Amino acid sequence: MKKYSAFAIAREAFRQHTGWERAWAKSEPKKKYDVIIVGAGGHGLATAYHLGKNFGITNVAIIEKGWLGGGNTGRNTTIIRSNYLQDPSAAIYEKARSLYETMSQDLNYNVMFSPRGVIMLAQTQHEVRGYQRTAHANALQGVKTEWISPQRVKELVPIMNIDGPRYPVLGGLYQARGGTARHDAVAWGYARACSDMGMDIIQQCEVTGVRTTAGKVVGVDTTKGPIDCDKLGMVVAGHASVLAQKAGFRLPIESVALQALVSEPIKPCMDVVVMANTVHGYMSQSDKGEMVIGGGTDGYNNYTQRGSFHHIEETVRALVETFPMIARLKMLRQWGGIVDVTGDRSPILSKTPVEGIFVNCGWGTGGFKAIPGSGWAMAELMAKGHSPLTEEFSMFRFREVKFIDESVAAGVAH
Ligand code: FAD
Ligand code: PYC
Repeated sequence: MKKYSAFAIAREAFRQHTGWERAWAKSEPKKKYDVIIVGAGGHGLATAYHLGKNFGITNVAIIEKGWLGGGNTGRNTTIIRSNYLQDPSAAIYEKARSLYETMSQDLNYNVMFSPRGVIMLAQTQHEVRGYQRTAHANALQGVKTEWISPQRVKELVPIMNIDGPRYPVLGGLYQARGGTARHDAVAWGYARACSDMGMDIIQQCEVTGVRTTAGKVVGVDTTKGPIDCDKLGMVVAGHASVLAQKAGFRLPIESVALQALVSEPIKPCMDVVVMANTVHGYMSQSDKGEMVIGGGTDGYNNYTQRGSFHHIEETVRALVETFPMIARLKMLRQWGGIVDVTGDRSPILSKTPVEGIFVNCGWGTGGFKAIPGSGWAMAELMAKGHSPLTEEFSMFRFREVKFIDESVAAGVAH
C-alpha cells in the first residue's frame, strides 16, 4: 500500500490524481478463516486491526451486512472523553483516548482527532456532587479531568447562558484532552490498514446463522454462503442480541434508537464540546461549521435508524435555554442509530457460552470514544483468551451481580 503523505498529494496533483489506489480491496469470502469478525463498525475493524498488528493474526474476515462504518460508527456525534467513574472503565476509555492521540500517525490516515476539550455541565446540586466525585476518582486513576467554576465555563464557552432561569450552570467536569474525531475516517483508516495486512473486508453480506459442533463454533451462514472459522467475534452493536440468539445464547442488551441532528454551517463560535445532561442535550461545532446536536434515546426498544420526532423538539428546546443563539439556526439533517444498552451502562467484552465465540457490545450511547481501546482489548481477549482490560466486562457479571455502574458518566439519558 502506498503511504499517504504531503509528497504523495503533490505527486498526484501533477498527474491529475490518476495514481491513487483503492483504500481497501473488494473481497469475496474464502471457504475458511482463522477468525471471523461480524460487523465492520469501528469496534469490529479495530479488533481485526489489533489482531493483525499486535498478534500477527491476519487470516481474518470482517463481514458487514451493509457498508463499512454505516452503523453507529458513521452516525454518532464523535465525542471522545475518558471521564468515567469506575476503575475498569477509566482504564479502557483512557487507553482508547490515548490511542486516539496518535491514531492518524499509526494508521497513516487523517482521522482529524481534535482534542478541543469536553465539558459536562452541572446544572443541579446532584450533578455537582456526581461530577466532583468523578473528578476525584479520575485523579486517583491518572485520568486528567478537573472540576471548573461557572465563570471558567463561561470563559471557555462565551455563547453559553450560565444564568438560565430553570437550570443555571453550577460548574462543570472538564477534560482538556477530550474532543472529537472524524467518525467515518476512523472506520476507513482501520479498514485500509486491515486490507493492507491481507484481511478480507466483505460488505453487503449478512450473517444469517452461526454453526456450532459440540458447543464450539465452526462457522457462519451468510447471504454469500457458509464460511468456516476457528474463532468468531460478534461486534454488531444494536444487533448483538439478535446475533447471539442465532448462536443459542441470550445477552442482557436492549436495543434503542439514539438520534442526532446538525444545523446549517455558521462561523466558528464554540471550540469546546459541551454536554448538558440535565436539560439533556449535547453540542459541538464541526470543522464545516455545523452545530452537531444530540439528545436522549427513545423510551422503547426498536430497530429503526431514525428515532421519534418528539426527541428533536425536546433536545433543541432544552439546548436553547443554555445556548439562546441556536434558536435562530436552521436544522439541516437528522438521523438515528440503534444502540445496545446494558443495565449498568457498561460494555460487554467477553467469552460466551459457546467456545470460540467472543462478544463485544453494550457500548450503548458512548462507544465511539472507546473504539481503539476496545479493539486493542478485544484482540487480546480473542488471541490469548484473557485481557486485563476486559476482565470486569464479562457478560456473566450480570448473574454474578458485579455491575460496573456508569449511569452518571454515560451522560446520555437512557
Ligand atoms: P456499529 O458501528 O453499529 O457497527 C456494527 C456493524 O454490524 C454495523 O455496520 C451493522 O451493519 C453490522 N451488522 C449487524 N448485524 C449484522 C449481521 N447479522 N451480519 C453482518 N453485519 C452485521 N459514542 C461516543 O463515544 N460519543 C458520541 O458522541 C456518540 N454519539 C452518538 C450519537 C448517536 C446518534 C448514536 C447512534 C451513537 C452515538 N455514540 C457515541 C455511540 C457510538 O456510535 C457507538 O457506541 C459505536 O459507534 C458502536 O460501534 P460498533 O462498531 O460497535 O457498532
Ligand atoms: O458518550 O460522550 C458520550 C456521548 C455524547 C453523545 C452521545 N454519547
